[in-house]
Amino acid sequence: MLLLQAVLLLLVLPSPGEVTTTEETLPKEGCAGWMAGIPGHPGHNGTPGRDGRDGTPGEKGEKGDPGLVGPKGDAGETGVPGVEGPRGFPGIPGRKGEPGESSYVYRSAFSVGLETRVTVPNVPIRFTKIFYNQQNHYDGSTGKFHCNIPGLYYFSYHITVYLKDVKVSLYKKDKAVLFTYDQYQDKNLDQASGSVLLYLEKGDQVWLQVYGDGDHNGLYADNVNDSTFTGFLLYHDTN
Ligand SMILES: *[C@@H]1O[C@H](CO)[C@@H](O)[C@H](O)[C@H]1NC(C)=O
Ligand SMILES: [Ca+2]
Repeated sequence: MLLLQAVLLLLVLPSPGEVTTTEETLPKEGCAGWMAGIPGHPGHNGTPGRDGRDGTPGEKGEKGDPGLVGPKGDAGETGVPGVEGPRGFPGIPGRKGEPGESSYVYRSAFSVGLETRVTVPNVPIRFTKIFYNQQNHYDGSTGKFHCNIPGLYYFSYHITVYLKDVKVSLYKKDKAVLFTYDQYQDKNLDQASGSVLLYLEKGDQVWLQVYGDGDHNGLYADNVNDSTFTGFLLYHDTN
């Protein structure tokens, strides 16, 4: 295509032979009828022509190689939550907790017994065989239980009776509130017992004592026959 344009351009431009036409016109009249002279030298080459017009766009080239991998894009938006999964297996049990404070604060219990038979009447019976007296609310030197925690208490006693009748009372604040009477039978070993629930205020005292005017102190105990006195806080006063 370019080649074709170049050829066309040459045809348009004046040829080297035509340059001499100016010389021929000069002596046109005076030299009429003259013999033709020696042909002149060819003229100089003209200046290069102007650049041709831009060619038409070439055919589309082949697809190039894939470019390098670009940088990682930004994180996408959070998706919608999935459906709830199935329930898991039960976990292993946790460690045992520390004991609560209330269990220590509201504890009161005792269980005591006779070591020898009672000989002294009209005074609190002293049980000196201690089965349990952790809080020391029972006083072995007097035979009295001292209420430290207001609330409802349970008391019970199981008395072995030997040689004499037994009349025994449970006292609360210098007043007999529970009475138990057992008549002794010759050559037998009897039992007398009683139990009661009592509401106690702090400072109240509870004990067992032989009551009545007669000689009814047949309470007995030896290594294999006990007489016991027990009491404990059922539940404390929540007021
Ligand atoms: C106490 O009980 C035992 C039987 O367990 C008996 O051998 C003993 O004689 C009892 N004591 C009295 C004073 O009866
Ligand atoms: Ca009896």
